[in-house]
Amino acid sequence: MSFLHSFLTTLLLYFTLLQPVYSAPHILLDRTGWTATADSSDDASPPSNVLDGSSSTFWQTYSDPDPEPLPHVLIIDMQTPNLIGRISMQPRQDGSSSGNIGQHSIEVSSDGSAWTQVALGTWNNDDETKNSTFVPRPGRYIRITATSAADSTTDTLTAIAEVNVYAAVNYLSRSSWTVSASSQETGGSGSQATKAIDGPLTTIWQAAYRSGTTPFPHWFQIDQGAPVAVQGLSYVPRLDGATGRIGQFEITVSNDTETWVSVATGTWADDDTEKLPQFIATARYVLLTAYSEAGNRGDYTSAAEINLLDPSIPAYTPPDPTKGIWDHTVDLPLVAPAGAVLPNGKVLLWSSYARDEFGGSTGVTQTAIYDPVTGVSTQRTVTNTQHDMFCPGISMDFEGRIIVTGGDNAQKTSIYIASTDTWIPGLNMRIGRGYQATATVSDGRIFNIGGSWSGGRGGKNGEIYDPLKNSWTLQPNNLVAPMLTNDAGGVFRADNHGWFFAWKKGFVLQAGPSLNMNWYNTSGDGGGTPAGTRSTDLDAMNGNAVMYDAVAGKILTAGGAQSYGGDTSRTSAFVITIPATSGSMPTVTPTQNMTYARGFGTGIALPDGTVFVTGGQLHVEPFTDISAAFTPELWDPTTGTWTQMNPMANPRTYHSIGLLLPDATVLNAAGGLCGPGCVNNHWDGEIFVPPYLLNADGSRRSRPSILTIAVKTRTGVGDATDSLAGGQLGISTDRNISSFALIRLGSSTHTVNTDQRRIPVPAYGNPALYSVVIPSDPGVALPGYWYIFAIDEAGTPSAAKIVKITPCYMSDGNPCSDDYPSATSNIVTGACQTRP
Ligand SMILES: [Cu+2]
Repeated sequence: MSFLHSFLTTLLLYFTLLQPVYSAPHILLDRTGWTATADSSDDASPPSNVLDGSSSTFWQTYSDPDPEPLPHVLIIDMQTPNLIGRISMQPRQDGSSSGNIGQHSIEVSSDGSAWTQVALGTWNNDDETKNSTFVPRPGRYIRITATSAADSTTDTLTAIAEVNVYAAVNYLSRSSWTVSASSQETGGSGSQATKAIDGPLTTIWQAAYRSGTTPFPHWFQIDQGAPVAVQGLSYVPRLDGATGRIGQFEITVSNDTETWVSVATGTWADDDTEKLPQFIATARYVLLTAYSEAGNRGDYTSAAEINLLDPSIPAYTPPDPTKGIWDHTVDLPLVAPAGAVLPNGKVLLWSSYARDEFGGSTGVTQTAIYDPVTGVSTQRTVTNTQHDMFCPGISMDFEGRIIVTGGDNAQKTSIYIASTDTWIPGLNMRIGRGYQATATVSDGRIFNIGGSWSGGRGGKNGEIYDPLKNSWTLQPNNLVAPMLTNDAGGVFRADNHGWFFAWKKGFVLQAGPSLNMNWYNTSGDGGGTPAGTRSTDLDAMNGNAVMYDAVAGKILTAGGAQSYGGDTSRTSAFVITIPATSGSMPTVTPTQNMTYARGFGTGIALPDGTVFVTGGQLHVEPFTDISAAFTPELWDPTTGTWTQMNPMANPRTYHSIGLLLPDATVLNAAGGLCGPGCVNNHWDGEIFVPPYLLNADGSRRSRPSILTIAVKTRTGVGDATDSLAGGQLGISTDRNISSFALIRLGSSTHTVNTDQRRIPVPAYGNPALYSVVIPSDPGVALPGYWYIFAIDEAGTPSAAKIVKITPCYMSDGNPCSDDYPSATSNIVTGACQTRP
């Protein structure tokens, strides 16, 4: 008996430990007794105003007669340490924008002298509260440094109305709980009270309804077994619908179930976000009473999970560096559902006509260019292309230009040229599209298919853009029908976000998200042929597909859901191997499943051949963060296994993006664009530092450097004297290199990144001169701009140099000139390739 009991306990613990965690709650800290100091202030606007709870007062730096120069510094002393996870800053609310902060950094400290940067970036010039959420760090002091004004280059004032601080909080253990409810539905798969404390978000407690509902109030009682200190409750509504969301509620506590004390009341919004009412109590019994249904849908009450919040400050354990580290949060001046790495190593980001909202065909797009080196973003409103670029297709062409097609202005094409920092209009598409995917193909043209989200529904067959001629040509035989998913949303969703991989001789493999794969031949009028199915997978809308080894034709797929919204995503993962010959059948094999189910996540090819999959959510639904996967996973192709990495601080779900940065870290950003004040807007990104850059103590490893890089001139391309498969780069380094990797610069929107692909390259030579041989086929080494990383014997990658790989022949059949243009000094003209 005791053996059985201990076995069952162990089993329970086992399942409890393995349960994926889809939340990261924070509580608002009480500011009583806190102090604020600043480098400068007006007598009438002291720094203490940021803690006074009044939005109409603010701290302002000295202004009369002459404002003092930037930077300005505000320091808050919370008097006691806490595990800080979020800082919120409310700008002045009196209608003036003078003093609004643009560039800034936020740091925390335990002693007021050693500071850790937790956020860095640029805030937009508006009066909305700015939230910087970061991986929790211990601290007593907070320092906000303003280095530029948001509204002008001459304003040197700084002003802040309020600063609030949120702490990370743990749920109390539920292992000793017994729960009961006013009623529970036992029909169907069972919606007993215990389903609200069992872990999975997909199981729920529901008040009985099948044989008739009972009028409100409905209650849910927790018996903790003994009095326990509590500082709040967590209520997670059901994922699979709205019915039964609690509206008006009360929380009462008791030690004997006779005498109850009310500790919290209120009315929750009719949405699926986690509700976190805060209170302080020590009690054995906690009773959650529902007095109404949030949407007045009837006498229904339901809950996915109910937890209580632990009042003790969570113990701080520094993140295990073998699981990577999320460095500072990048505050961005817009919510960016789209982004692309530029040939100069900066990141182009854009939203829609507004920085936090979309709607209509406005002809305007808000953009920003984020510099990963300085952390600063510069903003621009693009009007000259008359293109609202919300939810478009994106491809980088052979010249490194970012070709943005469709979206809210469904037929428009806009082109960003980094070397001149200009946007120019391209020719309109023949078919209006939004949510299509595009792919640069081996001859330099850009294939485009699908996209019923915008510009009318259905019939979105292929067309192709020739950047040299600025022309769009319909390809009537590249039919969209074979790539449609069976989506509950119908054709509006069924042709969205194709997984396209350009391959040899102008072919494109459409590897998903439909279970059916297809080859598209982009010559002439086009022509599609079936390419089999993805093994035991299903339609995987908003899953990820990453070409982690283009030489071997290897693609990892991960996650996705049958339907775009209102569905449950999956953990499944597969490896697709594209055969050497375009048009032949790919092979598909299952690999280990992820721990976390993900739709709307992002997949990124890393230099060492591993694939980083981050973000996404279990229950896929646009503009929600419910059931977000905070724990990214890293897939190793040599073992076919996933390793959970350290969790990030911000959910990255619908409209999030992920990009490999030149320093071999990853930017995982954005999510939302759901209008002013929407809680699912994420005006930020986080920087993930993969394990390959970290020492055992968490410090950064010494990394190799690429010292010089040059194109080795080739003669006799393709003839008998050509002993190498492709062009070559000559590279000198500061140490022994075990391998190189080429990774094409990425573009990211809506889970799609058809630009990134990785080419592993053996290291021939020695640090004085390594030869890096580029595959000869432009269907493999797709021309354009690529990172090149040198990886040392410890497996540590260098920072990338960015090289341009050029084809010998463009789509017009003419050879490229020898002096092919190069944009900046660290970009070298890449080696010549044989004709496709
Ligand atoms: Cu979108």
